[in-house]
Amino acid sequence: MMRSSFLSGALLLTAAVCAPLPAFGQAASTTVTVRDAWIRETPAGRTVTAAFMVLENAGAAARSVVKASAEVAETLELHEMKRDGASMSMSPVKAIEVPAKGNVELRPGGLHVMMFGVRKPLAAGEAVSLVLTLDDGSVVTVPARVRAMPGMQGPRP
Ligand SMILES: [Cu+2]
Repeated sequence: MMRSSFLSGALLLTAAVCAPLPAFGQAASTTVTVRDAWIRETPAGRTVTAAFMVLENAGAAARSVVKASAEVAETLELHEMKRDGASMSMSPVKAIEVPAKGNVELRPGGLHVMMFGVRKPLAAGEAVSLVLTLDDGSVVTVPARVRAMPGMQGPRP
């Protein structure tokens, strides 16, 4: 079994180097990793929150996050928050690019992953797993930690 898993790993690597991966879905990304992922504690009585993280791309080609999902919530959307005159507003974006040999930070007041329909309250300290799908069809599993965030500002959907 060692030998066959080594071989399939080598095949995956070859495919990634030679051409964009076909959208067969669940292969882990070979170039994009995530660190410092966290989710804002759900405020009392709310089922909406957001996730933040740093995405790093070790590859020579830019990659984009095109989809996010989690078992703990019904719908995840990629969002961007921007200053709009005196106030902040946020809107969905189609993709979040992770530059080649670079990184992108998702943080309060900027890009984030919005979580709708959170199935049960998320309390500080809990571990939550998210799955990001990239534009090459590969996925990144993200272990995130729930954190309290006092003094929340800005629009709420
Ligand atoms: Cu949002």
